[in-house]
Amino acid sequence: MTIQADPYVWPYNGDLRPENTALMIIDMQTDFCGEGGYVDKMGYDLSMTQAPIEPIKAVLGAMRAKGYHIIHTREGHRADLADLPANKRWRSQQIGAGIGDPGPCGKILIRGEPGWDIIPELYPIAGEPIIDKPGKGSFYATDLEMILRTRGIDNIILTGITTDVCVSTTMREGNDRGFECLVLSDCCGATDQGNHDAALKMVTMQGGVFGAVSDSKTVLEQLP
Ligand code: C5J
Repeated sequence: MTIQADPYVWPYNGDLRPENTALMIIDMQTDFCGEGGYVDKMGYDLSMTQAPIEPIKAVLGAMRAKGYHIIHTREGHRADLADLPANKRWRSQQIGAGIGDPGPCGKILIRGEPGWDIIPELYPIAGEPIIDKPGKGSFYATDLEMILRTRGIDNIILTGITTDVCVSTTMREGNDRGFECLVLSDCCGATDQGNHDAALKMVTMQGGVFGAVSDSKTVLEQLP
């Protein structure tokens, strides 16, 4: 069982089953795609980070119905900022969206604040792990790898925002750990179209240096 993808039919070994495959939905939080959140405060075009909501919803519905593992992530920090590196805080302040500062959706990127949570359209249901991460990658300083190994997951289908930052970092981290990764082009969004396109193109180099690229339509048609 496989899915058409670029640059190879995915997964490489043809072993695609609900038991060994997870859909990862990365950082679909108000802070990244909602009015008044972190990305909005930085002045970027929200339509680009909102674009993947409907395609993800469709893939999520299909994969839930077929019994695939679903894993969500949220980027955020402790209220006391103990896990916020000083340089990350400083950079966010330079662009007018200081992490930990008050905003229309509560304190920016702080755990428990309204802007930090996953948007209602894609909210997790019981049994779907949520990985709370302080960084861009979903493996760094989290128990994601332990959860994947404990569940016997080999294949990861990546979606979410942003393509060039948290999705790309997670794909690279997963690939280095031996997970077989597929990213869905229309189920991701960036704050810049060129960065979105480049992040996806990079995956396809060297025979699939980080895995492969497909899209929601193909997955919905071909998912076993
Ligand atoms: C960013 C993310 N872009 N979720 N975070 O800072 O990609």
